[in-house]
Amino acid sequence: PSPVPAPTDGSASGRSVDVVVIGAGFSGMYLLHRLRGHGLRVQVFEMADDVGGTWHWNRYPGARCDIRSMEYSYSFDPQLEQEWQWTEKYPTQPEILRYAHHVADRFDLRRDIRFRTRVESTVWDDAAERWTVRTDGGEEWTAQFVVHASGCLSIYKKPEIPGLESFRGAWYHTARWPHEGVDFTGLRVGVIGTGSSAIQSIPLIARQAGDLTVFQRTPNFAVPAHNHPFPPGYQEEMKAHYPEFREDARTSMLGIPHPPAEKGALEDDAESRRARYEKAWNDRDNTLVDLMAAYTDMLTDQAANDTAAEFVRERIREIVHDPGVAETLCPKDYPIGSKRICVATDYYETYNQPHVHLVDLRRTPLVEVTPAGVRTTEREYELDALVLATGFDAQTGALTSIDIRGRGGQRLTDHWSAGPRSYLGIGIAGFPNTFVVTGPQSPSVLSNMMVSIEQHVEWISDCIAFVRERGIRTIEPTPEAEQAWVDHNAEVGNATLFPTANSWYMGSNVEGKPRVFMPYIGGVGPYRERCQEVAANGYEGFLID
Ligand code: FAD
Ligand code: N01
Repeated sequence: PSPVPAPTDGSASGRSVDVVVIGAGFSGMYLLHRLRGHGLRVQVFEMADDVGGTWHWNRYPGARCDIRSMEYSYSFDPQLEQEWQWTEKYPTQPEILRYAHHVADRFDLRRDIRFRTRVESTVWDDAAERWTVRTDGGEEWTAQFVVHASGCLSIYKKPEIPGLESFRGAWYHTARWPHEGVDFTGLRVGVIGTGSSAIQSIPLIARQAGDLTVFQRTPNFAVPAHNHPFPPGYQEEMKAHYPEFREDARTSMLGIPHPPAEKGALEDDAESRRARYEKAWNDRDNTLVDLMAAYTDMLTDQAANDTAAEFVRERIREIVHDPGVAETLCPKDYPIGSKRICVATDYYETYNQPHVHLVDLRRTPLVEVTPAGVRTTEREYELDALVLATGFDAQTGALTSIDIRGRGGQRLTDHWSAGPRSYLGIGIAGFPNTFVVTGPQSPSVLSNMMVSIEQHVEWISDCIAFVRERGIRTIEPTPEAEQAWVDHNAEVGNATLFPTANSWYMGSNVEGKPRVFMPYIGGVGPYRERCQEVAANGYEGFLID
């Protein structure tokens, strides 16, 4: 029972809970379980018709995780961890979705999740000291707390190209792929975009399509996945050491255990450097961090970074037979790692197939989608189907696309007009009793997200329990603590090469979005320690009323 008296509920439908959670991906699912454990009444809202978030929506061919399966999974329940059987190094989207469904069944989550329901606004009521949450079904709920678990990569982005609606063929966005799949057999298919989603799907679309044209604006660096089924005994061995392994992940820099680099790239001679890069490229147990974690200064020193970038360009030139196509596929105008590195199976190799064509949009920009296909400044490409692998309004999109109003009716979009502002990426000054899971200015997208999600969910639910146990009505960051965290983020971000790239980390992929480096690069382990200190010091930096 709550020591805080339930306020009179003035909502139209009379629905009142302790906590509203927005989103039922891995963040929202674990929040529900954890908050229930604290005896709280929780209502989750989810736009989709089932759990899984990212893994529910992104069903394009080839969709899979690029963190090893046994690391990209919950660690909070030892039994769950032991009973679930993964099958291969990098799990496919269907396998991860099966896991999400298993978790939902195991912890009986669905009964408190309202599916097919989009939250449209959350408005703080200064007098009642509660949030009013409105849904697209016209329902009104009130809650003492709102937790946004609405995802960093959940609001997909169509390209700003005129004419899409006029296209006579079918078009698909990778993040809204039909559940029944798409048969491209024999068709003329176009793909716009060459980010992670495109790099995973292009080799598989090429297997079916009669003719495939890839429209590339910016090439990406991709390292080989070396995906494979687990060898006998591997999973059992990992499971025997799971607690130590998980602890290493929590205290690591990226949520993936990795020995720290010992020196700068230019402190090694060319031969030793190459040997390290070769190992990161060829080792079948490699991870996406191996190349960039080879030296201490890969993301802070351009000359160091150039050595790894050139290594990858050499591999592209080796793999791709046509030298012109190879050159077009070589990224040259941003540091490696400053846009998310892709993990690929047969991506570059696919361009050696005679029915696969690459169009360089830097040389011949896209003009429009026509009823028959796609027109560039050079010519029209006739297509039967078009795939948009054009990404997301990342990190802030899910928050700014709903109407969030804090104290005195202040809109979140106004508070964030010059870029996101938060304390620890968890709380926002002027928005009491509100928390964000893996929000901007937390390690989130620069980490194994499962590690960051669990850390946030545990911190947030413990904080809510602390507030409730003490009969506190409101908690929110002080403006000073928020400013100091914003400054700290900018300082650590600006000490790296990240701001030199046009990436979704910088908001550059969305027109009009402030150009600010959004994730926190200080490292998962040090960030966790900071959050623990804040809590241990009675939620230092938060205003408690
Ligand atoms: P999500 O899974 O995005 O869930 C958020 C949910 O909130 C969604 O279901 C959405 O429908 C719902 N929602 C949003 N707004 C509203 C609203 N207003 N009302 C109601 N519901 C709402 N991370 C890794 O660490 N490793 C990977 O290999 C990796 N691969 C990825 C591959 C793809 C294709 C994508 C898109 C992302 C990948 N990520 C990866 C990041 C991935 O998003 C996270 O790992 C994780 O799944 C996020 O979980 P979440 O619950 O925080 O957010
Ligand atoms: O999206 P992206 P994504 N005209 O933004 C192009 C995670 N993820 O869905 O770079 C022409 O990376 C755009 O070009 P440019 C992962 O965190 C992980 O692929 O803006 N092109 C770019 O090439 C990832 O980083 C996996 O010049 C246009 C592409 O579209 C994040 O999700 C798999 C255009 C968008 O790439 C997003 O990945 C999938 C236009 N108007 C996703 N607009 C794993 O492997 C956009 N583009 C685990």
